[in-house]
Parts: sequence; C-alpha cells; structure tokens
Amino acid sequence: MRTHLPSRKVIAVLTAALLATGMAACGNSDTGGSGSGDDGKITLGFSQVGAESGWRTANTTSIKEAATEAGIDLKFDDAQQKQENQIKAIRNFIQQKVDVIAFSPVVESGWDTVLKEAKDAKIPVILTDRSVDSADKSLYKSFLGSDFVKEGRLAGEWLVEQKKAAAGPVNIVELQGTTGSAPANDRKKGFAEAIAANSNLKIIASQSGDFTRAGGKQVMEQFLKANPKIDVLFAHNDDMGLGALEAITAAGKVPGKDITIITVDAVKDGMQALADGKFNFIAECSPLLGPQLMDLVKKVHNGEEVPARIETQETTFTQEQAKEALPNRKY
Ligand code: GYE
Repeated sequence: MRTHLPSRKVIAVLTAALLATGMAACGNSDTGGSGSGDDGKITLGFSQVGAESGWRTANTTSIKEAATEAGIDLKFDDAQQKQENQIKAIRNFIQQKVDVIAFSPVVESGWDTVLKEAKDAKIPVILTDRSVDSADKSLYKSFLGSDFVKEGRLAGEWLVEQKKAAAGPVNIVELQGTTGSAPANDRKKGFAEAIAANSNLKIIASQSGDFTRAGGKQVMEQFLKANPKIDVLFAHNDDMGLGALEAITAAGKVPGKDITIITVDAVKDGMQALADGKFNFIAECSPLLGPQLMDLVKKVHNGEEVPARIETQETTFTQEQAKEALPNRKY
C-alpha cells in the first residue's frame, strides 16, 4: 500500500526546515557571521608549542585576538612541547582541509615529511616564532620571528662591556631553552660568539631548563651545589631566570649583585625583576606576532607573494630602562 500523502508532507516539512536554516545562516553572515565553518572565512590551523612560559602565553593571546580581529576562523592546538603532538595536529589540519597552516616548531629538525604532506595537499604553511632546518625552502611560504642569534649576541656584548675591568676569571652558568629548539641553539651560539675573544669570561656549566620556571629553579640548584663561584647567569628566557632567582636566594646569595643575571624575552615579570634590581639585563624578544601572522595568512591564501623571512623588531633593557618601560608594557 502506498501512502503518498504523508511522505509529501514530510518533504514539505523538511523543505521548510531547510529554507529556515538557510535563511538563518544568511542572516548570520549578514551580521558578521560569528558561526564556525563554511561562511567564506579563511580557516587557519595553528599548532602552538605549549604554555611553557610567559612569552608563550602572550604569544597565544596575540594570535587568538588577531585571528578574531581579522575575521579568520582559527583552529588552535596546544602541543604541550612535544613534536609528535605537533605532527599529529598538522596531519589533522591537512585532513580537515584548512586553508592555511601555521606553526611554531618546538624543535628545528624532523619536519620534512609532514611539511611535504601539507605541500602535496596544496595547503600553504607559515612558520612563526621558531624555524625549521629543512633544506627544501619550498616547504613553507614564510618565516615570521626574531633573530635569536642576535639576541644571544646582544646579551654577550653587554656582559663583555660590564666585565671589561674584571681582574680574575668570570664564571658563567647558562640555562638553555628546550633542547633542539631554534631559540636555544641560536641564543647559545650568539652569546658564545660575543664572549669568545675574552678569555677571562668562561662558561663553566650549561644545561637545559626547558624554558620553564620549574626547570630553571631545579637546574640552578644543581649549578649552585656543584660550583662554589658563580659570577654570571645567562638564562635563555625570563621564566628560567625567575625560577633561578628562588634557587639563588635559597643558597644565601643576592641575585643581581652576587650573581649578574642576563635573560631574554622582557615579559612583564622579567621586566619587574629587572626594575627591582634582581636581573641585570634583558634582550627583548617580542611575542606579539598575531597581527603580522594574520596579514601573511590572508596574502598567502590570496596567492600573493610574501617575503621568505620577516624579522621582528626588538631592543634591549637595562635596569633603568626597565623602570621606564614597565608601566606601558603590554605583556
Ligand atoms: O623566548 C621562550 C619561549 O620561541 C621565542 O619560547 C620563543 C621562546 C621564548 O618558551 O620564553
């Protein structure tokens, strides 16, 4: 037995429902489209390193805010400082057919395979903050970020100037960032180059504190136990320096006086320590990459040519300069 009538009714109801949804969707996009998905927005898959430092938190905020501002649909993934998580996230983005992929590679090596997969899927990739060591530069469109070698060099040059009248040997300990990461490799290199000609400046210990406060504290404790005379600490970021402050104070030494402390980043907590006289010098590294990144995403999506390298502009801070800059510091 056929029952034409009810099925027609069902069709009519479905049609009405579909029309209503369609109209609602139109209404949404007319008013700026806050919805997810297929509303003509560019979709950006972004794989972040983690949340290891104040710098990273400020960087994540900058990226999220800039995406909203630019009307870009952001799919954000936190890799918890693990390369395997980043590779998984990038593969997911490829599967979801996002328009553009951007990421801040936790370490420099081991990206060729997944970058090739993105290229084969015709999804452009932008590197932000940290770079990769891939020989094939066609695997990504652009690298936006700081010159980490320069940061290390600026830190070293300041120290050379400070210690030029030092009579005896100056013992330096170094807290490195995440092993294998571009900023750890490059800051170490730049610093070593800058102090190389001064034989009284000696790095007596150098170890990774993984860019975290906890890591900085723990490794500094070991340094202090193993080395009775430490004159200088060079920490590859503020957070490790801040962790080290606790270890130094607990060992009965006065940070900024007994031990000269140099760091990189200039996030608010670091700047506060500098203004308070606990740190002595900071080489700035700006985390506010969001707006420039969104600009690149749009251009790359439109098929426009973009520069292969965009370098972030940065400065350095002494204690006096930190006092001046602190009230207006954004991060
Ligand atoms: O200096 C550090 C963060 O890649 C520049 O990563 C970034 C570094 C930054 O954890 O604080």
